[in-house]
Formats: sequence, C-alpha cells, structure tokens
Amino acid sequence: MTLRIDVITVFPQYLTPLELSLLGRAQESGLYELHVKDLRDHTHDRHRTVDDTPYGGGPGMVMRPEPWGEALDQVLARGEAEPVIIFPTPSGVPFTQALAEEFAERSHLVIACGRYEGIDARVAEHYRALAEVREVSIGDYVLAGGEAAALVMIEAVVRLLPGVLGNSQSASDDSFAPGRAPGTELEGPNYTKPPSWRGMEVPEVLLSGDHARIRSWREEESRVLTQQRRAEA
Ligand code: 6GU
Repeated sequence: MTLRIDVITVFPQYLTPLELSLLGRAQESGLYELHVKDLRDHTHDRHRTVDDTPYGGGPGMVMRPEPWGEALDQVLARGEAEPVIIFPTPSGVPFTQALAEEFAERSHLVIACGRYEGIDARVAEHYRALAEVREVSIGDYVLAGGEAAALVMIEAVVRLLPGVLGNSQSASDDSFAPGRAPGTELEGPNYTKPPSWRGMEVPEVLLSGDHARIRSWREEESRVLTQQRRAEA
C-alpha cells in the first residue's frame, strides 16, 4: 500500500526539494505519492485572500477558514482510508521519531501548512470529527510558516518506508530509534578512510576487527555523548 501525502500551502514551490535525492527517488519508484495543493486555488475573490485580522485584536493576520474548508474537503473526498490531518504549529505536540514511525504506518497524511499567526481554530476543530487531527511542532523555536516543518516531517517519515533506504539496517540503527538501550540514544562518531588524516588517527578499536570490543566502545561513546548533550534524559 503506497503512502499518499497531500500538502496544502500558499507556497507550493516550497516543497520542490522533495523532488531531490532519496525522497525524489522514493516518489519515482512509487514508494510514496506527494500531492501539493495551492490554498489560493480555493479562494473566490479577486485578490485570492487567505487571511484577515484577528478577532479580539493583536498582531499579525490569521488564515480564514473558508479556503481551508474547501481544500480539505476536496482532499478528504478522495476517500482514502483513515486520513491523518497534520497541522504544523509551534504550539503543537513535539514531533519525535516515535511520531514519525506512527505516521509511516498510515496510508494518507494531509499536511495543512499555516502562515502568519496560524489558521482560524475552527478548522482543526471541525475536522476532528472527520479525520484524525494532529497539531505538531518540530521544536521550540518559531518559523514563519508550516512549510519547513512539513519538509522535515515528510523526510523523517518517508525514509522509514519499506524500500526507501538501500540498507534495511540503516533506519533501525538511528539515533532515537526506540529499542536502543536507555542512555545510548545518541549515536557516537563515525569514521571512514583514510586511517590517518592531518595527523588524526581513527580510533584503533575500529580497525581491530573485534566486533564485541567495537560494540562496547560504541555503547560507551553513546553513553558519554548522551550524558553531555542530553543531561536531562
Ligand atoms: Cl510546525 N510551525 C511553525 N510555524 N513554527 C514552528 C513549528 C511549526 N515548529 C516549530 N516552530
């Protein structure tokens, strides 16, 4: 079953990097389908208006619900099984590897990219009755819109799909892959040839061929790194 991803945005060109490299090949091979829709195609005034001033006052603009309603209705009318509608927003739940894995198990993701101060709150509320709705943040900083977050989430999800990574081991060996022992979450340093570069040597253990020693060296590197960089974990 092929994953279908619909992205709704006022900047369709923002998604063009998904044509490149691993994700581009995944799309060409039919491992997933990406459909990008311009929200302004669902406006009906001369200026193709998508936003307006916030009720109650305050800075910035809020996206009006009508174009979103029309665009989302059209996407949901495809009748794909069990759609998930994702609203990227800095006030969402954290996007994690676990959430990427959950999304990779679904068959239809709809990503609704807001700009400005976000989308009228009635939109997410309305669609909760019709689909699974997730408001998701990619980190504690503020972006100008959801498009960059959509790129991040799509890349994290698509690389988990069967057949996308060359080496089937690669995804299960990731930093953050659930199943790693507690305290070894961050992956340590990697090395390749040459064995000596600008006076710096590759750690001897990695050249030893002793796989048990290599494993325990890597576990220790992970433990120290996680302690240094994620002291709270
Ligand atoms: Cl998902 N959207 C926006 N606009 N800003 C963000 C974000 C999302 N995640 C972190 N900051």
